Amino acid sequence: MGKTAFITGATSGIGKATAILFAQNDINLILCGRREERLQELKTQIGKQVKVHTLNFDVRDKNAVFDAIALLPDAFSKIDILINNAGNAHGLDPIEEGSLEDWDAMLDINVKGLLYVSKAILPQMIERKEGHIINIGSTAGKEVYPKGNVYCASKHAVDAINQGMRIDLNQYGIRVGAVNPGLVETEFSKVRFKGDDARAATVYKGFQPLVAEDIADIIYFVVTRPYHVNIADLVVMSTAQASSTIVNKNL
Ligand code: NDP
Ligand code: 8X3
Repeated sequence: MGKTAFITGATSGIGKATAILFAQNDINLILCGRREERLQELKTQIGKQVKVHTLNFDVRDKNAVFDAIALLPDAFSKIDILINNAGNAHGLDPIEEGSLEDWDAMLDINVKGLLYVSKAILPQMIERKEGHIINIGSTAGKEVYPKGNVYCASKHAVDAINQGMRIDLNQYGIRVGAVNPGLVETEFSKVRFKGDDARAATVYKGFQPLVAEDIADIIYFVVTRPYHVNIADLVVMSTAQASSTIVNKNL
């Protein structure tokens, strides 16, 4: 394919699986995340297949985001595909007990971080009148579940931003779409429950959840459609899941 993809949140889960699949399919990569060691490990793993450049920044730090993207080496300066994936839930509390730090983290990372990265990359896509942006939303952006409050709000914002981007960038021929997964077993719940791995494991117990590779397959499908096809909004759940609160543990 010979294109270049910029993936945020490539150190784990969906972003990492997408990077590995893209590398197998000849898509050069700019991989982002805060955990530098993991970025280097992944670069070592896939760097023989395609060109890989790593960027180590927190998406909340707008100067770091804009500086890193402005200083990309020539070989990586043309970005064809942007996967806005970095994000997490922080906490699972009723609204009256929610932590301000958790709320800030979710809104700053999942919403504002996605905007900063997009804003830094959009000018080159607009200038070339080409580009493909995939925003990773969630079923939490399509409905609200108990104690999901602010995480759901952040993903509803991603849903709105996805629609807004598609409308505003239509005139430039830039494709914009969202992939909205249900329950995927990654490090997501370990982060949500702040390292309580036992509690995190209970989220995926008793049914077969999606895995990161399932979402990577879908993202790869989305980015390999012919130019006239834009998958605007896609929801995917495990067969056992019907909604955020209905999961069949008897399959
Ligand atoms: P993981 O926890 O496995 O991965 C999250 C990724 O986001 C990591 O690479 C992490 O990198 C990065 N990240 C988190 N915070 C920041 C930050 N402040 N700055 C830069 N990078 C950051 O979870 P998933 O792979 O499951 O999550 C990926 C996306 O998928 C998220 O947007 C999530 O909301 C969404 N999603 C997940 C679902 C699930 O059930 N797992 C379902 C629906 C959507 P690092 O810590 O190194 O910075
Ligand atoms: C992740 C899925 O249901 O844990 O976005 O919110 S859920």
